[in-house]
Amino acid sequence: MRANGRPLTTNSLTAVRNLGILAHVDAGKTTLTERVLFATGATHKRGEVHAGTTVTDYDPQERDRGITIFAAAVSCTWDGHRVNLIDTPGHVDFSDEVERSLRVLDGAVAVFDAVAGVESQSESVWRQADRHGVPRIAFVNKLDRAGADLDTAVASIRERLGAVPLVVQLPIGREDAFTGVVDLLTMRALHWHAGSDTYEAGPVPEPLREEADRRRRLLEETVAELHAEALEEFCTTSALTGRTLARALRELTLRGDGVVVLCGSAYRNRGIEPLLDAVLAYLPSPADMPPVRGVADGAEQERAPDPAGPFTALAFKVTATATGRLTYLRVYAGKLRKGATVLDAATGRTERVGRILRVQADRHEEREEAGAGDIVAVIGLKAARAGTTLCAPGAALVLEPPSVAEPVVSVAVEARRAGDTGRLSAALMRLAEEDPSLVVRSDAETGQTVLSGMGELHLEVAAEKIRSGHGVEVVVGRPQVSYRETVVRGVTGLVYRHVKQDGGAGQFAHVVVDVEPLEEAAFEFRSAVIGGRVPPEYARAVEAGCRDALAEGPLGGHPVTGLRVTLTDGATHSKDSSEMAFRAAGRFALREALRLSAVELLEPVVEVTVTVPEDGVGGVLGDLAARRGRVSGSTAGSGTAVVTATVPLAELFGYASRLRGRTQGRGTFTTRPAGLAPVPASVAAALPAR
Ligand SMILES: Nc1nc2c(ncn2[C@@H]2O[C@H](COP(=O)(O)OP(=O)(O)OP(=O)(O)O)[C@@H](O)[C@H]2O)c(=O)[nH]1
Ligand SMILES: [Mg+2]
Repeated sequence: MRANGRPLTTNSLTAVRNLGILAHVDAGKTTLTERVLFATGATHKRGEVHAGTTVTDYDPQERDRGITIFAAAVSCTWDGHRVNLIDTPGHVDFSDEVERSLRVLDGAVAVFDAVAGVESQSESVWRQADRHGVPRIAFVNKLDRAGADLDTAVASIRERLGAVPLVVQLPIGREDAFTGVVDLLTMRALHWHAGSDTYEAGPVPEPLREEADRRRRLLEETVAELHAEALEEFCTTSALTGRTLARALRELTLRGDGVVVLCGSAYRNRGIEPLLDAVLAYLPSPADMPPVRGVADGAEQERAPDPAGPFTALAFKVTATATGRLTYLRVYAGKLRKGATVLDAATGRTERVGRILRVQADRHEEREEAGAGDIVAVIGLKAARAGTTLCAPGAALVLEPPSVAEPVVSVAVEARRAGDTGRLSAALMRLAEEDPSLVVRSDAETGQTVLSGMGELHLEVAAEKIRSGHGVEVVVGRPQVSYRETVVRGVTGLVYRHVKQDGGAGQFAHVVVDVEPLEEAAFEFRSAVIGGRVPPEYARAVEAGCRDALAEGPLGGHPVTGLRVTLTDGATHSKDSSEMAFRAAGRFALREALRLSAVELLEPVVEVTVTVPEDGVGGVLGDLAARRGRVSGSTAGSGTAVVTATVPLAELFGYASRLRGRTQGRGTFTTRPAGLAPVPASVAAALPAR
């Protein structure tokens, strides 16, 4: 029974699902995406990650490394619905790709490994999805693996994610003998036969009857506890019908009050069709989404997902391909026609859209138009970047761009041949354009070009792209972490007079500021000047000047964070005061204040989870201690130990090969950012200034 291929029944918004596949590295997102494309008839052969033949891991580096690096959007149809799907990377260095994807998605499938349960990066992306309010369902994958257990994985969803799991399936068979599931809503058994692409539905096998009944009952009780209408029915009839259950599950998913859990094995092609059915049944369509909010003419405005409204879209990804420069758009309202002129809502400039494409697995389908709720790629735009809002001319509304994480690691890059310097700059510009989490700057002191990003792997991939994609041989320096400086004790009443009288118009600005530490890594500015002694436009100029001064701290010229500046007093001159003078005063005042404050150096730290055979745990602990690591937990069982520790990122360079060497290749580790921490004085003293 293969329910694919049914043509789209309607063009309405309710027949669309925009969803992302999210998880920890290696949970099986790309394999699952591949199986979805196959099950829906978008592809006719099943690709494998290990063979480098999947649709979404199309980049040569993804194929070589066997991991996803770039989020890839593909489109397919299922049961009369259009499903736009974004396969995201699980490695922490590429979490910015996940962030940008989440910004444009309506729902997500979170994938978990049935042996490992909830892993650290799954937890991180789960919180990211929480922040974006993206409803999700869970797919416990790899049920065919030795040691796989749905119940333990579900328990970890409850414990580590604090979510209420609503398990709608019971696996049939374990590990190698996992062949199907009982659908607890219809109480039918679904069997996937080896070598066949389809499944068969039948009655629940007798030995599983009692267990299936028990789990159905549990599902009904959990749903009744969370859902008022379901509770009413449950109180009256002591049971819930499949229909009530389905309706309640959908509402609970949309409200984020519970998480529907399904299971299967992507690799073995088991459990894919019910997952697709669940995507249609429980995840929201664009019509379920609230209107998007943005700013027009200085005021906040809303725009509903109305196909007849003014065209409004957010560009969330730009990539260079053989077909041309592809700009991926999420359309929120209106229609975009091929050849149309669109407005960059922030800059007011217009551009022309050449072609509109829907990425159908390995081929592109040309389209005449795209409408509200759609995700498409367009060719022809030159200036649009990830985060640009595009609108119909005359209907500007600037949507909030996806947030970009602060880079934590930098390397100096240089062209091997002096003659390639120009091409290197061009290549770096292109890379930074495609990936906003890559930052290129030129070091004022050394004159070197410095590339910063989210981690060692991120920068390694970028350097490789310069080599292979742009044909420029580069020499890459040693990675350095990005330090910050913060205020631990501030100053009050610092007076700064900026006075210049060297012919022509003079400059006059007089400011008095307080500087105090802030708990979080942020900068706050406020004006407490009374009686209009410093008018608001000059106070804003002082703030801009302070922001200029934050770029270089007094300790080593690192960016400064974690402080509040209060403008407490000041004076103006009727002729010589200007915003420029107040900006300069702000800059010099804060620079002076920081020199007089107690300032501390901060470094990025990460939480590391190391998995090793039990006999190797002693060596790992010793090594982590030598890297200034603080162990926060360790568990052991069935021959494997898992150690978690907080370690300064600067100490982790080269850890991958060290761990492999120590454990004969059996040790693995993952990291996730854990913020900034003070650098011990002895370590700080040995650091060269930036
Ligand atoms: N046994 C088993 N292996 C699986 C299953 N699904 C995926 N794998 C394997 O797990 C490995 C990782 O799968 P991917 O699909 O690349 O995982 P991913 O989540 O896309 O990984 P990243 O994109 O790098 O985060 C591959 O070797 C897959 O063949 C499954 O259901 N069972
Ligand atoms: Mg992948």
